[in-house]
Amino acid sequence: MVEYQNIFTQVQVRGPAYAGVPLTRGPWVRSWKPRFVHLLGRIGDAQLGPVYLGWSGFASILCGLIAFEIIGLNMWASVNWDPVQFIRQLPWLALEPPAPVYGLSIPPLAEGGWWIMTGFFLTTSIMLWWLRTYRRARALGIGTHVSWAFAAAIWLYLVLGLIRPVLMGSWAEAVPFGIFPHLDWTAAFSIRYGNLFYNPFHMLSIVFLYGSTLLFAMHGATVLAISRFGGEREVEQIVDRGTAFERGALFWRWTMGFNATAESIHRWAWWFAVLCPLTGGIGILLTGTVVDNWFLWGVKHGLAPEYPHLFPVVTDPALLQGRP
Ligand code: 07D
Ligand code: 07D
Repeated sequence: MVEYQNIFTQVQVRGPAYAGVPLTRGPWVRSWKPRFVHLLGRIGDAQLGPVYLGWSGFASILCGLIAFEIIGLNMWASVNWDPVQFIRQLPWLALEPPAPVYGLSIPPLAEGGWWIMTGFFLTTSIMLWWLRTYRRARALGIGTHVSWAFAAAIWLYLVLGLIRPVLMGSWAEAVPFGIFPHLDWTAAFSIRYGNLFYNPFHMLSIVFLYGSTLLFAMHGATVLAISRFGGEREVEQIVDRGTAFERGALFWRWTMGFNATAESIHRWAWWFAVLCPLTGGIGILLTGTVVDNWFLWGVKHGLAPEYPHLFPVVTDPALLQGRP
């Protein structure tokens, strides 16, 4: 007999077309006639639309498009408007922030002005999208957990591109727009501040990043494993005995003596996901403002070994500041 194994046997979800609970007030309606798409049904719900655009959604997409456009046109200009080179070099092209000489002032467009303008539109777009998640949740009468988790990611984004550069007094501290350039920035940042691995908040952020994948794997696997008993319909099953849900809980209690509940596992997941960028943002905020070199900080606090002095003392050129 072929066993029912949910990892391979996808269920095609298809109910009657449903626009969702009635909207209470406001001029916006849900647009797009609902359609059913088989391929979507393989990875999720087959019903596509209707979607609620709303003013915040509309304004967010508009600002996002403006930001995207400015980045794209600047990148294209950087290869002399050559369409072939634009496509070929796209992953390496960048819109860089202003040079350090400009501090926090506004430079000419071609020397970082476009970067500031993009940052403004991208940030506005992200904030408006946050508002959209908040308002849609309220309109549905549900909690605003998604918005607050999103806010944690926005915190890290703002630290990287706005708060820390302002504290450091220079836009040049911020991240460039570009696929590989932003990776180069990440590597250079770590080196400049003496190896980010010794930053305890980078450690914490990694704990929650890895922890998120672990929790997600445990939770996802457990729900799939009990779906042959209808376990994905977990809510009705919390108090039942002998049900799919209880078997899932028992699996973990038998394996590790403890189990999360249907409710608490989602709280675990939420906190790990949120704490990853939250601690990360703290770590970045401290870098260059409070701690200049994480390796030396680690040496001072017994985290990293002090290397034996085999060679004459070398002074960090960054500390010489104009002296020979
Ligand atoms: C899968 C949800 C879908 C989202 C996607 C990303 C854009 C950018 C714009 C060309 C998980 C959409 C991408 C809109 C296109 C232009 C101008 C989310 C999923 C598919 N990074 N990063 C990526 C961003 C930072 C780092 C990929 C954004 C920090 C490393 C993508 C931000 C540092 C690696 C991307 C941001 C950092 C990446 C895949 C903002 C430290 C990779 C992202 C706004 C945290 C990976 C080539 C993904 C890669 C990667 C986007 C910030 C490090 C282009 C929007 C400054 C080490 N980053 N990143 O799947 O393949 O996320 O890079 O803060 O290895 Mg990054
Ligand atoms: C970027 C939050 C902002 C995103 C938002 C989304 C759009 C797209 C989409 C149209 C991701 C906006 C979306 C605009 C629209 C569509 C589809 C979240 C973001 C608002 N590190 N590292 C982290 C590891 C090293 C460095 C965090 C591992 C080296 C720097 C994470 C390793 C050096 C920074 C992490 C490693 C270095 C980080 C990010 C291993 C490089 C950060 C968490 C194994 C040589 C960031 C405190 C996150 C941070 C960060 C993991 C190594 C540099 C845990 C596993 C030593 C500069 N690193 N790292 O959620 O917070 O990002 O650090 O080596 O800034 Mg690191």
